[in-house]
Amino acid sequence: MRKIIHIDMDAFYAAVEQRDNPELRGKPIAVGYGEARGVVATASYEARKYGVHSAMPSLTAKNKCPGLIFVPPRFEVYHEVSMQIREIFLEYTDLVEPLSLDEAFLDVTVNHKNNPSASLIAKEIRQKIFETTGLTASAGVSVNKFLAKIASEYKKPNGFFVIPPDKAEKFVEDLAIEQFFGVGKVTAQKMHDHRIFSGLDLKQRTETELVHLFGKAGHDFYLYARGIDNREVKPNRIVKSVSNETTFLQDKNNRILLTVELYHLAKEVFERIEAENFHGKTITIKIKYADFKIITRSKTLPKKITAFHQFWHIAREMMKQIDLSAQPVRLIGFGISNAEDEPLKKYQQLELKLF
Ligand code: DCP
Ligand code: MG
Repeated sequence: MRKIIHIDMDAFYAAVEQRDNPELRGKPIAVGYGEARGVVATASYEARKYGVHSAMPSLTAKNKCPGLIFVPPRFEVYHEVSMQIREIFLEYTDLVEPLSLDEAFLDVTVNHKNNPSASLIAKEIRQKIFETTGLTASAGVSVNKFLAKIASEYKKPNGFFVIPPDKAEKFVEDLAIEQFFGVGKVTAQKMHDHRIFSGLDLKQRTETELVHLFGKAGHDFYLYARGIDNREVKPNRIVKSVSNETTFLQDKNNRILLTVELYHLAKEVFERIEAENFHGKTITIKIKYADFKIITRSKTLPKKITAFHQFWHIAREMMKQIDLSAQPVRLIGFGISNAEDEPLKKYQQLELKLF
């Protein structure tokens, strides 16, 4: 039996803004732009009381909560905190699978501290996160990813919850179908159309029926309904060569969120190319939409770029051109290619001089 922890920062961007600006503490704030076409990236818990939430149009949010304070996002700071918490996770295990900047799965079945208690590890991690960043995180502990993630949601914010294996089935029965892994708006609607509203409803359907309705995902839903999830924790965000990508648990069409994710990917790629002294001239952004259609946008520069701000400026401009109006995004990727072959060039120059 495995020991899995899911950690998720509370009101992440909003909490960072309140940390860094004491005047914002205790107040309803939204990270995002308060303009006509803006959307809320996230809201402080004070603002959530008024019904303000992620992905809500800014104007709607303002109507719901007239005192709402909009704060523009600061990509660099969120990235920095994300790296700090990642370091803390890696003290315990190499099996860390980040899902976005502020959340990750950890498999601590075997761990660097030889601590047999996943609950104690989760508590320590929450404590360390608070000491290091001044921010709170919620943690869930269970025997698989599905249950651990549900557990971390359950007592949010600043919460901690364990789902022991013998309680899992009952727990899942009571869940709303929207809370299941991989159930976004479209799937939730389809579930509702077939009179599936809870885990219990789901459990009463046969596997054949679910596969017929949802394809391959139907098989997973069948198992989730029984508290079973065999997916491994995959440390998938370790930078591979010079490109990096993230698949979201739920599709996203929020431009701020996607830009922050892109910043994070770009920064990781950049740190890697610095370390390996690999410098390219082509920047590529890859987007996979909800319907699995993939688009890539590339830009090739006359010469290699060495400063991160130049690099990011271009990536950000490219991101602005990506169409998010038709459908949400399930994956975003970033890469650098077209390296200048330095040794060859020197050799060629030498040749020129010689002849
Ligand atoms: N985010 C975003 N747009 C969304 C959802 C999230 O820009 N539609 C960003 C802002 C969040 C961060 O991602 O701060 C993390 O997302 P979470 O879903 O974990 O939300 P929060 O951390 O803000 O709140 P909580 O986890 O306490 O519910
Ligand atoms: Mg969070």
